[in-house]
Amino acid sequence: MDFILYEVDGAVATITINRPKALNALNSQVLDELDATLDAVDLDTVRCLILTGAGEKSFVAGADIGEMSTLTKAEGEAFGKKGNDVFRKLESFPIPVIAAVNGFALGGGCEISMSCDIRICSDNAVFGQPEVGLGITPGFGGTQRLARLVSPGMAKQLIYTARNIKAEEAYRIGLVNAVYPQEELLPAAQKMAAGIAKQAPIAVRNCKKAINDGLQVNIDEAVVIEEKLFGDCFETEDQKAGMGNFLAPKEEKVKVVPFKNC
Ligand code: DAK
Repeated sequence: MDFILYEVDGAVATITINRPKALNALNSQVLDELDATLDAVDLDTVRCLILTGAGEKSFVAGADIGEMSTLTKAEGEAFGKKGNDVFRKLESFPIPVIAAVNGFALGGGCEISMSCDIRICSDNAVFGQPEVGLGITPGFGGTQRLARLVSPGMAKQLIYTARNIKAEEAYRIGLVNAVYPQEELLPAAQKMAAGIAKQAPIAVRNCKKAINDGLQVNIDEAVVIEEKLFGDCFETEDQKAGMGNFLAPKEEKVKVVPFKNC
């Protein structure tokens, strides 16, 4: 891999987009490597992923403008599909993904962060969808996910005006869950990931699926999705371990249940 770093620490893995010379912009190779990295995650051991960018200046400064500048209509569609496929893989990845946004998150950078379950950022982070200033529309899901995450009115304002916003405004509109000084960002992401990783993994996965799938359908269908995923938990050893620990006599209880992911 030239542009992706992958590290595993216990049950938490970190993917770092590592193309600092171009502020971690997404070209085809970065997208291919990210795709291959996601395919290689060992889901038997890893229970939460962190996605971040190399350096202290940029998370991802967008899709690679140099590569896009000469695309034909057909190539543009193919590039959009490549990005959308990877972003959907991230969004529907079985385990939670936390975006630790450590600087610029513009265009495809904002879009990839929105494909993650949770966004936290450093105080120098800048978010935006500047595409209309480049003569294009957001092409990696920005028109869809921003409107769902903030509000349609706010998403339209940001996209139509191509205005970048700083970390505090991203927090105010609900695009990120928290803002940290740069040096505290990764530790905060790791702490959150560890907090997720110690929960019953199948239950966490089912929560992600219930929320994601439920948001795509009406509430009557959504609660049926929830019921099914809730029911599935009762076939797991982890449900027996978790409830068993709650009901055990005080002296036998453990603080952290050693969930086995089965
Ligand atoms: N692509 C390629 N290179 C980039 C880049 C990008 N998005 N962003 C930065 N770089 C490169 C710069 O060219 C420069 O390279 P050298 O000149 O050193 O070789 C290096 O990174 C450092 O950048 P700057 O010198 O510009 O650094 P500054 O601190 O002055 O400025 C900046 C930082 C982030 C404000 C600035 O670099 C900037 O404005 N970058 C572009 C941000 C942007 O517009 N991003 C959105 C890209 S559009 C679609 C599929 C996908 C998309 C759309 C449609 N379909 C197929 C339908 C997605 C679109 C986008 O993401």
